[in-house]
Amino acid sequence: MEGTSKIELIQGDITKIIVDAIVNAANTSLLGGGGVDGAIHRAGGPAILDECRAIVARQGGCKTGEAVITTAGRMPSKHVIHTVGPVWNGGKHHEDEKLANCYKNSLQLAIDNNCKTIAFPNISTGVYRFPKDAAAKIAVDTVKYFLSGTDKIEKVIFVCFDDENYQLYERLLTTYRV
Ligand code: AR6
Repeated sequence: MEGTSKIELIQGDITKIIVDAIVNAANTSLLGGGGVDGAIHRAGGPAILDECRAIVARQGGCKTGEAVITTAGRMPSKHVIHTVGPVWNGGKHHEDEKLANCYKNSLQLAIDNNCKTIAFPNISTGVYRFPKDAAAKIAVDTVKYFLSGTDKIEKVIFVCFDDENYQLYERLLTTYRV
């Protein structure tokens, strides 16, 4: 199956999506925050924070670009993959590479945990201020490239919350399908 046919685009709230794993745009502490992170912890309940605390005790948080996995608690999905996007700092601090790593490492962690369907938010494009157009291109290119090298992932859903991101992804994915 060709890579992009496994990619879907949805506008909405990622906490409502039913997949094997939804991805959280977390921070290095793994202890919660605002934006999509806040929404995921609120919707999933305390079981997620309990597992995050256990991970912190074990390995001391999560580095930028890396990913860890927990339960999804009360949400309809099975797991949450928490990844830490880069804070935008002008573009000369390996922000592109770190953002690509978030997508790659999340997909690999999904495979390692037998997750075949995964939903991503627009990592780093909120509080962390990564330019949305550049972030969308990195997300689509990285996922597409990853999918071309495996058949273990059946579906990747990009879940855009705001109109601007949705339109950017729509344009990129439509272009790829021509
Ligand atoms: N479903 C899907 N996407 C959402 C939702 C939702 N319910 N809520 C917001 N978004 P942000 P970051 C979108 O700020 O930039 C947290 O405090 C939002 O429109 O959540 O990676 C963490 O703890 C935006 O496009 O994450 C970190 O400290 C995207 O999610 C920090 O923010 C990401 O915005 C991470 O910053």
